[in-house]
Amino acid sequence: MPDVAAIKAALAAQEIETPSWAYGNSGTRFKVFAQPGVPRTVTEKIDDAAVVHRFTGVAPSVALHIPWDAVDDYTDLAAYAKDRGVRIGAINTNVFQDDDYKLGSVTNPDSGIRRKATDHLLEAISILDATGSRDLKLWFSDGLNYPGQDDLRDRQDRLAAALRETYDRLGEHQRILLEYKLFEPAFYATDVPDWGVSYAHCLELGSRATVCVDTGHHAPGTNIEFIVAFLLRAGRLGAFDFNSRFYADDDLMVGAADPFQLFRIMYEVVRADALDPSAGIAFMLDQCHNIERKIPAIIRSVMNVQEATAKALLVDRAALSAAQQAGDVLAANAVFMDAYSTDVRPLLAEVRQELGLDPDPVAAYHRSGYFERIVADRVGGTQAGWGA
Ligand code: RM4
Ligand code: MN
Repeated sequence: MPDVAAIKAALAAQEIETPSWAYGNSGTRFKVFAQPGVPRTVTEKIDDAAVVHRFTGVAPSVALHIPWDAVDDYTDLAAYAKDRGVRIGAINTNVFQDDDYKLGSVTNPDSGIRRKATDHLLEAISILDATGSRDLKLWFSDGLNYPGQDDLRDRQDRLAAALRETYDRLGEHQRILLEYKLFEPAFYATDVPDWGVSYAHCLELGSRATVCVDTGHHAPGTNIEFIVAFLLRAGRLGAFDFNSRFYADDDLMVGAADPFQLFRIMYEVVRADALDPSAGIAFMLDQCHNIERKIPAIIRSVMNVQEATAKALLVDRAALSAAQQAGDVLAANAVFMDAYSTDVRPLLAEVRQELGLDPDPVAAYHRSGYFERIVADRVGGTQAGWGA
């Protein structure tokens, strides 16, 4: 029998971080469709993140992207977030949107450009110092479009040097989250293409360098839960960037394309006792809402992670282990599927009610009038967008 009280406590303690950029306008390279009420400033993004937390109760932090969210005073910004009932989470660096980075950032053949890129990473650590954030998230778009374009091996040396300098600047309680991505914008070779490359660099750096698994950044058919299990065992899983993909880096709502995969991932987290925030895994969303309304989509995404988590917590681990030991393939699989097939929505509704929240966060948000208010208030100025 599942220990319902323990499962509810685990769900109530869960923390899911939302990304500032998901609140802004976004689109594809074909078209960005502007929406009414979209934030113009980072403080308005934080306001929206606070609303997501208010209705879900489990989204107490918001990730920033620099320079999109650059301000003069980060201590003030952290205080602003605190006033709104949230905190600043991971600081995402951006060394992919400057003309200088055409041939790469930290792996660029030009040492001056490598210096500029590394300086940006170091500057981001000062932001961590000011906001009190723990995590510096590094994603490098660096790579090649054509065979022979640059030296694959030299680029690894350059990457290692920049990571070393960055790592050595970290404060005692700070970490590097090194993200990877198979392809795009580089189409022939990416300098950090997969978890193995990220993991190898993290091992070289030291214990405060960990891998960030973005669920959208793999080849089709990749067994992501295997990667998660491996990294958790090695103590090198630092974070998730959750989203859904059907084809490539689609950045759709987490749990929309493949809720079963999300359940399998969350099971490995539960299996490793790594769900509680004290375990140090950051559960972040990294999504864009191109055609749907942003705040309810983010609320829905948080709920999708909660549902996968609740199902993972429902796996009868004693029965599973017994079936595995007995070599009973079908019984073991049935334990998994029983948990996955459970409708956990009533359980989560109870968890929310016990937290003093509305059992239906999306409906409560729609009733709140917040959307109508931001549409009326946020007039003029320049709406935030992916890259602005
Ligand atoms: C990248 C990567 C990073 C995110 C940017 C916006 O593809 O996933 O995590 O910061 O997009
Ligand atoms: Mn990502």
